[in-house]
Amino acid sequence: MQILHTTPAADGFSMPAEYSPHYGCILIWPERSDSWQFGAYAARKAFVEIASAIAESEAVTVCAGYSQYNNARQALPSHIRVVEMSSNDSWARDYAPTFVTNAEGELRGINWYFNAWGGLTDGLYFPWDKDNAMANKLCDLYDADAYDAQDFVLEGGSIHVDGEGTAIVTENCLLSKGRNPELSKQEITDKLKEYLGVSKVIWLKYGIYQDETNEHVDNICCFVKPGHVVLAWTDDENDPQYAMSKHCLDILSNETDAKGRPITVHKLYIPEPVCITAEECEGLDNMDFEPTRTAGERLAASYVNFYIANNAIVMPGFAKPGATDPLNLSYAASDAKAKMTLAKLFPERKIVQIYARDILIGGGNIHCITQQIPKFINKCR
Ligand code: KQY
Repeated sequence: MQILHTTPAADGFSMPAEYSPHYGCILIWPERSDSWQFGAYAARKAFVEIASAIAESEAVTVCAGYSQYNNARQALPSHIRVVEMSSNDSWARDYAPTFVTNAEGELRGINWYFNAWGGLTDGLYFPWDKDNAMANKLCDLYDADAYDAQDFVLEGGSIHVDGEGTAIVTENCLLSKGRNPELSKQEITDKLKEYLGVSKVIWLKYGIYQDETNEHVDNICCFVKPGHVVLAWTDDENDPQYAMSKHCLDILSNETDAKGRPITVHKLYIPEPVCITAEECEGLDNMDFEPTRTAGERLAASYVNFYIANNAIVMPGFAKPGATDPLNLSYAASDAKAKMTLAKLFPERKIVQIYARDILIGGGNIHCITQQIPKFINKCR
């Protein structure tokens, strides 16, 4: 594996869309008890379900720390590869490499600098050195050369591409003070063009209300095919999310993509607010002597945070299986509605909905814990 100091665009590489064929997917086994309630037991169950659903049509690798390797190996089906790799937490989307390919189908990775969503300014934990070291290790595992982008702070969840020259991002995240404060919006646009191999960057302003990543795009909006996006939506004008989503809708309705096509926006309705309970908070260890969450806090729940696998859409659900209280019945209804919306948009893929509250409590969802590896021609060892 070589470290490259050129850029993907200069070398004829670009990031394929998530709906393009994959070789596989990477996840990282959850462990830390200040992210994942009750020692991550419930989160691990969800990770196993998600990894298994993806592994029906892709080669899945799960990275696990030394102390959890045997446990992960035992919990995951044998056709899922488990490798020991150290990390600070479990957000493969954000610090596994962003993979790029060229016209011949060769694979390379990008090693962005990861600073836990804002470093010492407004980051979510310290240290983040093990997470930041993962991209090069994973490139080595797949025999992919790695672009050194350590001078630029970026997480994989803060970008989406259509594979045809367009990227979509949010201002609140990419222009936040904890990432690249020395760079202007134009300079960040140019970096994205050089590394993702796109010719147009669409800047939304907002993401999901209360999203602690400074509002990653992958929770609010994503391409479902060229010229078409889903946008997290609510009709409730009293919900703070309404103005945020409406602002995004107005931008998207007046934009064209890199090929000059107008963008069709499909609304994907969010559930009724999902708030953490006192009991769930008690299951979280403190971080640096402070609680990571407070009872009643609204979590950044959105159905947009799904993973597009080769033959499936693996999406979150928020209704607790078997629970019949009114809030759960409301979640069951919004889960079903969101599933139907995605089934119409992805008619050739199976829709797999997985109860994801235990992942949401960690601060993200299914898209945040997965990183696709595009189909490629150079063989991994
Ligand atoms: O990409 C994400 N949405 C992950 C956020 C994790 C925050 C740590 N609690």
